[in-house]
Amino acid sequence: MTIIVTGGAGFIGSNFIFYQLKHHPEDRIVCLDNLTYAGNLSTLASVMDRPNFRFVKADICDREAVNRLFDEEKPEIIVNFAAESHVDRSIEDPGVFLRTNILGTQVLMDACRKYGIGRYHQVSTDEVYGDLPLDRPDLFFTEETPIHTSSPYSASKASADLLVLAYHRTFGLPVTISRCSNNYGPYHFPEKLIPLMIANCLNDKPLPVYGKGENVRDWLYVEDHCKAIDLIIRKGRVGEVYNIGGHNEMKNIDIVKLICKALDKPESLITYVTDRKGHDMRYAIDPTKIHNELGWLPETKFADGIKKTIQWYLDNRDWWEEIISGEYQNYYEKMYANR
Ligand code: NAD
Ligand code: TDX
Repeated sequence: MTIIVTGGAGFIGSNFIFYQLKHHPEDRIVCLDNLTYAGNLSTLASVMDRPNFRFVKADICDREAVNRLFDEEKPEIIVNFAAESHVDRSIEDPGVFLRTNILGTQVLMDACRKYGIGRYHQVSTDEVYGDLPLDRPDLFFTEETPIHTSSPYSASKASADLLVLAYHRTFGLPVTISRCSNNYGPYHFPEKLIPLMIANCLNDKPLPVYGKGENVRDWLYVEDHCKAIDLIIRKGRVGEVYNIGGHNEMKNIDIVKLICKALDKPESLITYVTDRKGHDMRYAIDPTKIHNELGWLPETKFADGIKKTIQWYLDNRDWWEEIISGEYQNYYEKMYANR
């Protein structure tokens, strides 16, 4: 069968494509991505020549291009990773987040209705649930936790989720949604915490920790997320939401210290900077539903995953150095210079 993967030139989408081609070589994968600052064709270089892989450069908001692709490919499944994904950028400029994350989702689902598909899967995030207090470690996000967003990014993702569920109820579109916690691993764009700290450490640059570094995230190795989505699109129940997370909560400051230690760099590089506006305190996922229904469990322990990830950044300097040498310099200057 043919699966359209949108946003496949980004971090999680590319890892998902590698996962699919490895575990389901009988399927055809078509990647639809308009290569924003976060999309890199070099990431997909190793699969570009595969006969069962096709890359198409197009915007998910471009109705004509999306319809043309559906017409050509007659896909059974759509997995939508395409999004503006960085919270800090959404605080600077929300508009493009609303356009891509909400309207792009609508365009994709309209094409699904027009051409008929077996499944539309929306890759969402735990950020739609807002945050949890630090002094209530007994609380976790379940699929029933009310939507309660903090940033323009999370609001745009939550809006898309509501639209997806509305298309299911109103038009009977066969949808599923997954809400995952923070991912880490290879091809993670260097604007995000873990790759940013690895890159800065390797360049002996200051490590900008927001606020006191007390905020907690629930980290999951990207391949475990890909495996969960694979199970959902093949065995998950239509109309359902599945939370994905590995019960691996860590404070930001502890992650940064761990990276310093692993790279043999001094903690004196750590610089506390002005906090993110509306900064969510703690995310923590309860993954009981996906475990009970689909048998999913995370396989990579954080200690192993972070070691593999750091090694990947050491072995693939060309990939991230090229990214941080271009337009990213202006972004970095704007976000961090006077922070
Ligand atoms: P990313 O920023 O690394 O990649 C996004 C990709 O989407 C890029 O290749 C970009 O070119 C593409 N894209 C953006 N706008 C597009 C458009 N209009 N048309 C076509 N393609 C477009 O993002 P990521 O971290 O890989 O996240 C992927 C998805 O997973 C997002 O939907 C995000 O909300 C969700 N998610 C991410 C995390 C995380 O920790 N990174 C956790 C949970 C959920
Ligand atoms: O320079 C930094 N310093 C810092 O202290 C950066 C970039 C981040 N942080 C903090 C902010 C967060 O508490 O680290 C934490 C993680 O930040 P990000 O990597 O920006 O991730 P987060 O905001 O948690 O969102 C991520 O997880 C959920 C993804 O970017 C989203 O796409 C996903 O939905």
